[in-house]
Amino acid sequence: MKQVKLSVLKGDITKVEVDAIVNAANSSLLGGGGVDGAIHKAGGPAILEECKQIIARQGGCPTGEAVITTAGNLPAKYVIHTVGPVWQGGSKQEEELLANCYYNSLRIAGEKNLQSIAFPNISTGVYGYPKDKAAEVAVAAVKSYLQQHPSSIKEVVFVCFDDENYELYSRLLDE
Ligand code: AR6
Repeated sequence: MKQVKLSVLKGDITKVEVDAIVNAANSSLLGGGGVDGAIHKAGGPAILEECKQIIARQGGCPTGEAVITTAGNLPAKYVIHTVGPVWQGGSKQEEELLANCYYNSLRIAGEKNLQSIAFPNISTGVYGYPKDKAAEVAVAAVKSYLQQHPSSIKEVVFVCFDDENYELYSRLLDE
């Protein structure tokens, strides 16, 4: 963990040059709005093609799980698609499911021997997870996973699209 760099970046995750960017997808893996729409639009049809093959093999992707595809035309090498929980007030295992998104994405990146990964603020858009709570879960989940599972990963970037998330992550990573 000591040698893993955690950082925060403000901007568009489709522009980030890392081994894998994470997509905040839905269980169908067939695309949608928000960051999912942006990734498919910028990455091109190769990503959707591979998502369809995965669906044909395993059905949809359950909440908290993750799958990996090509990144198509993006500067990243891979896209790891994970499905965040819909916020329902906090008593429906949202915290555990959101942490699972980070764990499973990091696990898949490690299995592929990747060194750098960028996460969007999963579930904090359409899925309505309160941003402050989601940021705490994200940072804690990444730190605890990396501490418990030494791997190829050397760099984790939290990519924030809006000012509020950027402030939240900047503060959490300063601590
Ligand atoms: N780069 C980085 N972050 C972004 C970008 C971008 N280009 N665009 C939006 N965000 P959301 P969710 C931020 O709604 O809440 C989709 O339709 C955004 O500001 O994309 O997990 C899927 O198909 C927010 O902070 O994902 C699902 O159906 C964060 O990304 C559903 O939305 C997540 O917002 C998933 O909802």
